[in-house]
Amino acid sequence: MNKWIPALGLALLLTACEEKPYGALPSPSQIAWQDMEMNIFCHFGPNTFTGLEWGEGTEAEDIFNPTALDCRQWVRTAKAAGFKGIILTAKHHDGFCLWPSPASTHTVRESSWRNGQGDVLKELSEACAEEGVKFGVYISPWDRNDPHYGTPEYNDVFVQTLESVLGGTYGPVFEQWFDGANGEGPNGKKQVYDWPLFNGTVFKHQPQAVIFSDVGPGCRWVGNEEGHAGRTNWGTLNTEGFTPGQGGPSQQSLNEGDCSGSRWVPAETDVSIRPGWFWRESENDKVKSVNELLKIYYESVGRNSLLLLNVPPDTRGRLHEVDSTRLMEFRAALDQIFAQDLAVSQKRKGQVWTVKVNPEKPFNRVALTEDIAKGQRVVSFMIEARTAEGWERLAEESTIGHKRIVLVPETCTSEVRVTVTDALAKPLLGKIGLYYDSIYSE
Ligand code: FUL
Repeated sequence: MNKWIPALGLALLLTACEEKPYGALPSPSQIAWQDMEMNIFCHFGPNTFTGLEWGEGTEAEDIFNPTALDCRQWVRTAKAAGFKGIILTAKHHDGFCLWPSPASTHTVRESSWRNGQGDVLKELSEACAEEGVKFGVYISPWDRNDPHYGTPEYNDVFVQTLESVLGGTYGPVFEQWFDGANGEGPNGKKQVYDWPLFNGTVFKHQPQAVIFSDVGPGCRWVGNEEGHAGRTNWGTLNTEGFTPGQGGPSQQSLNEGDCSGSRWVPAETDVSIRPGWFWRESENDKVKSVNELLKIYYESVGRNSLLLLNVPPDTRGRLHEVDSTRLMEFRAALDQIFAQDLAVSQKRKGQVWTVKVNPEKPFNRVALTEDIAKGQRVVSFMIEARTAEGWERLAEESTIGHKRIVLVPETCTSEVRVTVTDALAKPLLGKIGLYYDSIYSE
Protein backbone atom coordinates (compact mmCIF):
# COMPACT_ATOMS: atom_id res chain seq x y z
CA MET A 1 0.00 0.00 0.00
CA ASN A 2 1.18 3.50 -0.75
CA LYS A 3 2.69 4.75 2.52
CA TRP A 4 1.01 8.17 2.09
CA ILE A 5 -2.50 6.81 2.21
CA PRO A 6 -2.59 6.17 5.99
CA ALA A 7 -0.84 9.51 6.58
CA LEU A 8 -3.40 11.30 4.42
CA GLY A 9 -6.20 9.48 6.19
CA LEU A 10 -4.79 10.55 9.55
CA ALA A 11 -4.47 14.16 8.38
CA LEU A 12 -8.08 14.18 7.18
CA LEU A 13 -9.19 12.60 10.42
CA LEU A 14 -7.33 15.23 12.43
CA THR A 15 -8.87 18.02 10.36
CA ALA A 16 -12.31 16.54 10.88
CA CYS A 17 -11.64 16.28 14.62
CA GLU A 18 -10.37 19.84 14.77
CA GLU A 19 -13.58 21.09 13.24
CA LYS A 20 -15.83 19.29 15.67
CA PRO A 21 -18.67 21.52 16.86
CA TYR A 22 -18.21 23.35 20.14
CA GLY A 23 -20.83 24.19 22.76
CA ALA A 24 -24.47 25.08 22.07
CA LEU A 25 -25.23 25.09 18.34
CA PRO A 26 -27.78 26.81 16.08
CA SER A 27 -30.43 24.70 14.34
CA PRO A 28 -30.63 24.90 10.52
CA SER A 29 -33.63 27.27 10.95
CA GLN A 30 -31.60 29.53 13.23
CA ILE A 31 -28.71 29.61 10.76
CA ALA A 32 -31.10 30.53 7.92
CA TRP A 33 -32.72 33.14 10.19
CA GLN A 34 -29.39 34.76 11.05
CA ASP A 35 -28.47 34.87 7.35
CA MET A 36 -31.52 37.05 6.73
CA GLU A 37 -29.79 39.85 8.71
CA MET A 38 -32.57 42.45 8.25
CA ASN A 39 -36.34 42.09 8.51
CA ILE A 40 -39.22 44.56 8.59
CA PHE A 41 -41.64 44.80 11.51
CA CYS A 42 -45.12 46.20 10.74
CA HIS A 43 -47.17 47.51 13.65
CA PHE A 44 -50.66 47.92 12.25
CA GLY A 45 -54.14 47.78 13.79
CA PRO A 46 -56.67 49.98 15.64
CA ASN A 47 -53.77 52.02 17.13
CA THR A 48 -52.91 53.19 13.61
CA PHE A 49 -56.26 54.99 13.62
CA THR A 50 -56.48 56.13 17.26
CA GLY A 51 -52.89 57.28 17.73
CA LEU A 52 -52.47 55.10 20.85
CA GLU A 53 -49.45 52.86 21.44
CA TRP A 54 -51.39 50.44 23.62
CA GLY A 55 -55.05 50.21 22.63
CA GLU A 56 -57.60 49.72 25.40
CA GLY A 57 -59.27 46.72 23.82
CA THR A 58 -62.61 48.55 23.86
CA GLU A 59 -62.20 50.26 20.48
CA ALA A 60 -65.08 49.70 18.05
CA GLU A 61 -64.08 47.29 15.26
CA ASP A 62 -65.00 49.95 12.69
CA ILE A 63 -62.02 52.01 13.84
CA PHE A 64 -59.87 49.72 11.71
CA ASN A 65 -60.55 51.03 8.24
CA PRO A 66 -57.55 51.27 5.90
CA THR A 67 -58.63 53.20 2.83
CA ALA A 68 -56.21 51.64 0.33
CA LEU A 69 -54.56 48.58 1.88
CA ASP A 70 -51.67 47.42 -0.28
CA CYS A 71 -49.56 44.69 1.30
CA ARG A 72 -47.74 44.24 -2.02
CA GLN A 73 -46.36 47.74 -1.57
CA TRP A 74 -45.00 46.78 1.88
CA VAL A 75 -43.41 43.64 0.54
CA ARG A 76 -41.93 45.19 -2.58
CA THR A 77 -40.55 48.10 -0.60
CA ALA A 78 -39.00 45.79 1.98
CA LYS A 79 -37.51 43.61 -0.74
CA ALA A 80 -36.11 46.54 -2.71
CA ALA A 81 -34.46 47.80 0.48
CA GLY A 82 -32.79 44.41 1.04
CA PHE A 83 -34.97 43.12 3.88
CA LYS A 84 -35.67 39.40 3.72
CA GLY A 85 -38.77 39.00 5.87
CA ILE A 86 -41.80 40.85 7.27
CA ILE A 87 -43.37 40.35 10.69
CA LEU A 88 -46.88 41.77 11.16
CA THR A 89 -48.65 42.49 14.46
CA ALA A 90 -51.51 40.13 13.67
CA LYS A 91 -52.86 40.85 17.17
CA HIS A 92 -51.47 43.56 19.45
CA HIS A 93 -52.33 44.04 23.13
CA ASP A 94 -55.79 45.50 22.28
CA GLY A 95 -56.77 42.03 21.08
CA PHE A 96 -58.00 43.10 17.63
CA CYS A 97 -57.24 40.37 15.08
CA LEU A 98 -56.22 41.41 11.57
CA TRP A 99 -57.64 38.10 10.34
CA PRO A 100 -61.09 36.60 11.00
CA SER A 101 -59.97 34.55 14.01
CA PRO A 102 -62.55 31.94 15.06
CA ALA A 103 -61.33 32.40 18.67
CA SER A 104 -62.41 36.05 18.88
CA THR A 105 -65.29 38.41 18.22
CA HIS A 106 -62.99 41.40 17.93
CA THR A 107 -61.60 41.03 14.42
CA VAL A 108 -61.69 42.37 10.85
CA ARG A 109 -64.81 40.21 10.39
CA GLU A 110 -66.75 42.39 12.86
CA SER A 111 -65.62 45.60 11.14
CA SER A 112 -67.22 47.26 8.15
CA TRP A 113 -63.85 47.34 6.37
CA ARG A 114 -64.46 45.48 3.10
CA ASN A 115 -67.88 44.49 4.50
CA GLY A 116 -66.23 42.24 7.03
CA GLN A 117 -64.58 40.18 4.29
CA GLY A 118 -61.06 41.59 4.64
CA ASP A 119 -58.06 39.58 5.87
CA VAL A 120 -54.71 41.35 6.22
CA LEU A 121 -52.82 38.11 6.93
CA LYS A 122 -54.11 36.59 3.71
CA GLU A 123 -53.10 39.57 1.64
CA LEU A 124 -49.67 39.88 3.27
CA SER A 125 -48.82 36.17 3.20
CA GLU A 126 -49.78 35.97 -0.49
CA ALA A 127 -47.71 39.02 -1.36
CA CYS A 128 -44.75 37.56 0.57
CA ALA A 129 -45.05 34.24 -1.28
CA GLU A 130 -45.19 36.01 -4.64
CA GLU A 131 -42.14 38.16 -3.92
CA GLY A 132 -40.03 35.55 -2.11
CA VAL A 133 -40.07 37.50 1.15
CA LYS A 134 -40.54 35.46 4.33
CA PHE A 135 -43.72 35.92 6.34
CA GLY A 136 -43.75 36.14 10.14
CA VAL A 137 -46.28 37.03 12.82
CA TYR A 138 -46.44 38.86 16.11
CA ILE A 139 -49.33 37.58 18.19
CA SER A 140 -49.59 39.23 21.58
CA PRO A 141 -50.44 36.88 24.44
CA TRP A 142 -51.54 39.94 26.46
CA ASP A 143 -55.11 40.68 25.40
CA ARG A 144 -57.05 43.63 26.77
CA ASN A 145 -60.24 42.56 25.02
CA ASP A 146 -60.71 38.83 25.57
CA PRO A 147 -63.13 38.19 28.48
CA HIS A 148 -61.29 34.96 29.40
CA TYR A 149 -58.02 36.80 29.98
CA GLY A 150 -56.79 36.24 33.54
CA THR A 151 -58.36 32.75 33.77
CA PRO A 152 -56.91 29.34 32.79
CA GLU A 153 -59.37 29.20 29.85
CA TYR A 154 -57.55 32.02 28.15
CA ASN A 155 -54.53 29.79 27.51
CA ASP A 156 -56.77 27.52 25.42
CA VAL A 157 -58.29 30.51 23.63
CA PHE A 158 -54.75 31.64 22.82
CA VAL A 159 -53.88 28.19 21.47
CA GLN A 160 -56.91 28.40 19.14
CA THR A 161 -55.76 31.87 18.11
CA LEU A 162 -52.29 30.55 17.29
CA GLU A 163 -53.71 27.57 15.43
CA SER A 164 -55.86 29.71 13.19
CA VAL A 165 -52.76 31.63 12.04
CA LEU A 166 -50.19 28.84 12.02
CA GLY A 167 -52.40 25.94 10.98
CA GLY A 168 -51.76 26.26 7.25
CA THR A 169 -54.15 28.89 5.86
CA TYR A 170 -51.35 31.42 5.56
CA GLY A 171 -48.50 29.09 4.58
CA PRO A 172 -45.09 28.89 6.23
CA VAL A 173 -44.31 31.27 9.09
CA PHE A 174 -40.57 31.84 9.57
CA GLU A 175 -40.82 33.62 12.93
CA GLN A 176 -43.37 33.70 15.72
CA TRP A 177 -42.94 36.81 17.86
CA PHE A 178 -44.03 36.49 21.50
CA ASP A 179 -44.16 39.80 23.31
CA GLY A 180 -43.27 39.50 26.99
CA ALA A 181 -45.63 42.35 27.99
CA ASN A 182 -48.20 40.99 30.45
CA GLY A 183 -50.65 43.58 31.73
CA GLU A 184 -54.20 43.27 32.99
CA GLY A 185 -57.16 42.10 30.96
CA PRO A 186 -60.71 43.49 30.93
CA ASN A 187 -61.46 41.91 34.35
CA GLY A 188 -58.38 43.51 35.95
CA LYS A 189 -56.53 40.18 36.20
CA LYS A 190 -53.18 39.15 34.81
CA GLN A 191 -52.68 35.89 32.97
CA VAL A 192 -50.40 33.06 33.99
CA TYR A 193 -49.13 32.08 30.55
CA ASP A 194 -48.57 28.45 29.65
CA TRP A 195 -45.41 28.96 27.60
CA PRO A 196 -44.66 25.26 27.00
CA LEU A 197 -48.20 24.91 25.59
CA PHE A 198 -47.81 28.01 23.38
CA ASN A 199 -44.38 27.00 22.06
CA GLY A 200 -45.56 23.42 21.53
CA THR A 201 -48.50 24.72 19.47
CA VAL A 202 -46.18 26.78 17.27
CA PHE A 203 -43.86 23.82 16.66
CA LYS A 204 -46.76 21.44 16.00
CA HIS A 205 -47.87 23.55 13.04
CA GLN A 206 -44.64 25.32 12.03
CA PRO A 207 -41.74 23.10 13.13
CA GLN A 208 -39.19 25.31 11.35
CA ALA A 209 -40.38 28.58 12.95
CA VAL A 210 -37.96 30.62 15.04
CA ILE A 211 -39.77 31.65 18.23
CA PHE A 212 -38.86 35.08 19.60
CA SER A 213 -39.17 35.91 23.30
CA ASP A 214 -36.89 37.05 26.11
CA VAL A 215 -35.65 33.47 26.36
CA GLY A 216 -36.27 32.18 22.84
CA PRO A 217 -36.22 29.27 22.20
CA GLY A 218 -35.48 30.56 18.67
CA CYS A 219 -34.11 34.04 19.29
CA ARG A 220 -34.05 36.53 22.13
CA TRP A 221 -34.96 40.16 22.72
CA VAL A 222 -31.83 42.32 22.73
CA GLY A 223 -32.91 44.07 25.95
CA ASN A 224 -33.68 47.56 24.58
CA GLU A 225 -35.77 49.18 21.86
CA GLU A 226 -33.11 51.70 20.80
CA GLY A 227 -31.41 49.50 18.25
CA HIS A 228 -28.20 48.28 19.79
CA ALA A 229 -26.81 44.88 20.62
CA GLY A 230 -23.87 44.55 23.00
CA ARG A 231 -20.37 45.12 21.71
CA THR A 232 -19.84 41.70 23.19
CA ASN A 233 -22.64 39.58 21.84
CA TRP A 234 -22.89 35.82 22.23
CA GLY A 235 -25.47 33.79 20.31
CA THR A 236 -25.67 31.61 23.42
CA LEU A 237 -27.78 32.19 26.53
CA ASN A 238 -28.47 30.49 29.87
CA THR A 239 -32.25 30.14 29.92
CA GLU A 240 -32.76 27.81 32.90
CA GLY A 241 -35.05 29.35 35.51
CA PHE A 242 -36.12 32.24 33.28
CA THR A 243 -39.42 32.96 31.52
CA PRO A 244 -40.40 35.53 28.89
CA GLY A 245 -41.38 38.95 30.25
CA GLN A 246 -40.76 39.89 33.87
CA GLY A 247 -39.07 36.60 34.69
CA GLY A 248 -36.56 37.14 31.87
CA PRO A 249 -32.75 37.20 32.08
CA SER A 250 -30.92 40.38 33.10
CA GLN A 251 -30.72 43.27 30.67
CA GLN A 252 -27.00 42.57 30.30
CA SER A 253 -27.55 38.90 29.40
CA LEU A 254 -30.20 39.88 26.84
CA ASN A 255 -27.89 42.47 25.34
CA GLU A 256 -24.66 40.44 25.38
CA GLY A 257 -25.76 36.82 25.63
CA ASP A 258 -23.84 34.48 27.94
CA CYS A 259 -20.38 33.19 27.07
CA SER A 260 -20.74 29.37 26.95
CA GLY A 261 -24.52 29.75 27.50
CA SER A 262 -26.33 26.42 27.46
CA ARG A 263 -28.69 27.25 24.54
CA TRP A 264 -28.31 28.89 21.12
CA VAL A 265 -30.66 31.91 21.41
CA PRO A 266 -29.22 34.74 19.27
CA ALA A 267 -30.21 38.38 19.71
CA GLU A 268 -32.82 40.18 17.62
CA THR A 269 -32.71 43.98 17.72
CA ASP A 270 -36.21 45.43 17.32
CA VAL A 271 -36.39 49.17 16.84
CA SER A 272 -38.79 51.56 15.14
CA ILE A 273 -37.93 53.88 12.26
CA ARG A 274 -40.24 56.36 14.02
CA PRO A 275 -40.53 57.42 17.68
CA GLY A 276 -43.60 55.19 18.16
CA TRP A 277 -44.34 51.61 17.05
CA PHE A 278 -47.55 52.65 15.26
CA TRP A 279 -47.90 55.20 12.45
CA ARG A 280 -48.94 58.74 13.31
CA GLU A 281 -49.25 61.71 11.01
CA SER A 282 -47.48 63.85 13.62
CA GLU A 283 -44.34 61.71 13.34
CA ASN A 284 -43.90 61.97 9.57
CA ASP A 285 -41.09 64.45 10.17
CA LYS A 286 -39.45 62.27 12.83
CA VAL A 287 -38.48 59.31 10.67
CA LYS A 288 -34.91 58.26 11.48
CA SER A 289 -32.18 59.63 9.22
CA VAL A 290 -29.87 57.49 7.09
CA ASN A 291 -27.11 58.26 9.59
CA GLU A 292 -29.25 56.96 12.47
CA LEU A 293 -30.16 53.86 10.48
CA LEU A 294 -26.49 53.20 9.68
CA LYS A 295 -25.64 53.47 13.38
CA ILE A 296 -28.40 50.95 14.11
CA TYR A 297 -27.08 48.67 11.35
CA TYR A 298 -23.54 48.73 12.72
CA GLU A 299 -24.79 48.13 16.25
CA SER A 300 -27.12 45.27 15.35
CA VAL A 301 -26.16 43.38 12.18
CA GLY A 302 -22.56 44.51 12.74
CA ARG A 303 -22.69 43.05 16.26
CA ASN A 304 -23.93 39.56 15.54
CA SER A 305 -27.64 40.41 15.81
CA LEU A 306 -30.54 40.36 13.40
CA LEU A 307 -32.16 43.76 12.82
CA LEU A 308 -35.96 43.92 12.95
CA LEU A 309 -36.77 47.44 11.79
CA ASN A 310 -40.32 48.60 12.42
CA VAL A 311 -41.84 50.52 9.49
CA PRO A 312 -45.52 50.92 10.37
CA PRO A 313 -48.17 51.20 7.63
CA ASP A 314 -50.33 54.34 7.69
CA THR A 315 -54.13 54.79 7.74
CA ARG A 316 -54.28 54.05 4.02
CA GLY A 317 -52.60 50.71 4.70
CA ARG A 318 -49.42 51.70 2.87
CA LEU A 319 -45.87 52.41 4.01
CA HIS A 320 -45.73 56.18 3.99
CA GLU A 321 -43.63 57.94 1.32
CA VAL A 322 -41.27 59.40 3.92
CA ASP A 323 -40.49 55.93 5.32
CA SER A 324 -40.21 54.15 1.98
CA THR A 325 -37.93 56.86 0.59
CA ARG A 326 -35.75 56.62 3.70
CA LEU A 327 -35.51 52.84 3.28
CA MET A 328 -34.29 53.30 -0.29
CA GLU A 329 -31.73 55.87 0.84
CA PHE A 330 -30.56 53.47 3.55
CA ARG A 331 -30.21 50.71 0.94
CA ALA A 332 -28.23 53.01 -1.37
CA ALA A 333 -25.90 53.90 1.52
CA LEU A 334 -25.28 50.23 2.40
CA ASP A 335 -24.69 49.40 -1.27
CA GLN A 336 -22.17 52.18 -1.59
CA ILE A 337 -20.31 51.26 1.61
CA PHE A 338 -20.14 47.54 0.94
CA ALA A 339 -19.83 47.62 -2.87
CA GLN A 340 -16.09 47.09 -2.89
CA ASP A 341 -14.19 44.70 -0.66
CA LEU A 342 -10.64 46.06 -0.53
CA ALA A 343 -9.13 42.84 0.83
CA VAL A 344 -7.05 41.13 -1.85
CA SER A 345 -6.12 37.82 -0.23
CA GLN A 346 -6.11 36.18 3.16
CA LYS A 347 -3.79 33.71 4.93
CA ARG A 348 -4.10 31.97 8.24
CA LYS A 349 -1.37 30.84 10.61
CA GLY A 350 -2.56 29.55 13.97
CA GLN A 351 -4.74 32.24 15.50
CA VAL A 352 -3.47 34.97 13.15
CA TRP A 353 -5.06 35.97 9.83
CA THR A 354 -3.10 38.23 7.48
CA VAL A 355 -4.98 40.12 4.79
CA LYS A 356 -3.27 41.77 1.81
CA VAL A 357 -4.67 45.17 0.83
CA ASN A 358 -4.12 47.64 -1.98
CA PRO A 359 -2.09 50.31 -0.10
CA GLU A 360 -3.54 53.13 -2.19
CA LYS A 361 -7.12 52.65 -1.06
CA PRO A 362 -8.23 53.64 2.43
CA PHE A 363 -10.60 51.51 4.52
CA ASN A 364 -12.35 52.16 7.83
CA ARG A 365 -14.51 49.06 8.33
CA VAL A 366 -13.37 45.52 9.03
CA ALA A 367 -16.02 42.82 8.60
CA LEU A 368 -15.46 39.43 10.23
CA THR A 369 -17.46 36.21 10.34
CA GLU A 370 -17.33 32.93 12.21
CA ASP A 371 -18.69 29.59 11.07
CA ILE A 372 -21.48 29.61 13.66
CA ALA A 373 -22.73 26.18 12.54
CA LYS A 374 -19.79 24.84 14.60
CA GLY A 375 -20.49 27.09 17.59
CA GLN A 376 -19.43 30.61 18.49
CA ARG A 377 -15.82 30.51 19.66
CA VAL A 378 -13.96 33.81 19.50
CA VAL A 379 -13.81 35.61 22.87
CA SER A 380 -11.52 38.48 21.85
CA PHE A 381 -9.42 39.66 18.93
CA MET A 382 -7.16 42.45 17.80
CA ILE A 383 -6.88 44.20 14.43
CA GLU A 384 -3.54 45.71 13.35
CA ALA A 385 -2.19 47.43 10.24
CA ARG A 386 1.37 47.18 8.92
CA THR A 387 3.25 50.48 8.98
CA ALA A 388 6.88 51.39 8.23
CA GLU A 389 7.54 51.16 11.99
CA GLY A 390 5.83 47.80 12.51
CA TRP A 391 2.28 46.74 13.43
CA GLU A 392 -0.09 49.44 14.60
CA ARG A 393 -3.17 48.48 16.63
CA LEU A 394 -6.47 49.59 15.06
CA ALA A 395 -8.92 47.88 17.40
CA GLU A 396 -9.30 45.39 20.22
CA GLU A 397 -12.76 43.84 20.44
CA SER A 398 -14.70 40.91 21.81
CA THR A 399 -16.88 38.30 20.03
CA ILE A 400 -17.56 37.85 16.30
CA GLY A 401 -20.40 35.37 15.62
CA HIS A 402 -22.39 35.50 12.38
CA LYS A 403 -21.06 38.95 11.47
CA ARG A 404 -18.99 41.59 13.20
CA ILE A 405 -18.24 44.95 11.61
CA VAL A 406 -15.54 46.89 13.43
CA LEU A 407 -15.27 50.65 12.88
CA VAL A 408 -11.57 51.51 12.67
CA PRO A 409 -9.76 54.77 11.87
CA GLU A 410 -9.30 55.49 8.17
CA THR A 411 -6.21 53.48 7.21
CA CYS A 412 -4.01 52.87 4.17
CA THR A 413 -1.74 49.85 4.48
CA SER A 414 -0.44 46.87 2.54
CA GLU A 415 -1.42 44.35 5.20
CA VAL A 416 -3.98 43.91 7.98
CA ARG A 417 -3.51 41.37 10.75
CA VAL A 418 -6.34 39.89 12.80
CA THR A 419 -5.20 37.98 15.88
CA VAL A 420 -7.64 35.97 17.93
CA THR A 421 -6.38 36.64 21.44
CA ASP A 422 -8.81 34.33 23.27
CA ALA A 423 -11.14 31.59 22.04
CA LEU A 424 -13.27 28.84 23.57
CA ALA A 425 -12.12 26.41 20.85
CA LYS A 426 -10.22 26.58 17.57
CA PRO A 427 -11.45 29.79 15.87
CA LEU A 428 -13.10 29.25 12.47
CA LEU A 429 -13.09 32.63 10.78
CA GLY A 430 -14.52 33.15 7.31
CA LYS A 431 -13.51 35.75 4.78
CA ILE A 432 -12.37 39.05 6.27
CA GLY A 433 -13.69 42.09 4.39
CA LEU A 434 -12.32 45.64 4.32
CA TYR A 435 -14.57 48.52 3.33
CA TYR A 436 -14.65 52.26 3.14
CA ASP A 437 -17.61 54.18 4.53
CA SER A 438 -17.68 57.87 3.56
CA ILE A 439 -21.30 58.34 4.67
CA TYR A 440 -21.73 57.55 8.35
CA SER A 441 -20.51 60.04 10.92
CA GLU A 442 -20.34 59.07 14.60
C1 FUL B 1 -43.50 45.81 23.32
C2 FUL B 1 -44.94 46.25 23.13
O1 FUL B 1 -45.55 46.58 24.36
C3 FUL B 1 -44.91 47.42 22.17
O2 FUL B 1 -46.18 47.97 21.97
C4 FUL B 1 -44.30 46.93 20.86
O3 FUL B 1 -45.17 45.98 20.25
C5 FUL B 1 -42.95 46.31 21.10
C6 FUL B 1 -42.33 45.71 19.86
O4 FUL B 1 -43.00 45.32 22.10
O5 FUL B 1 -43.36 44.89 24.33
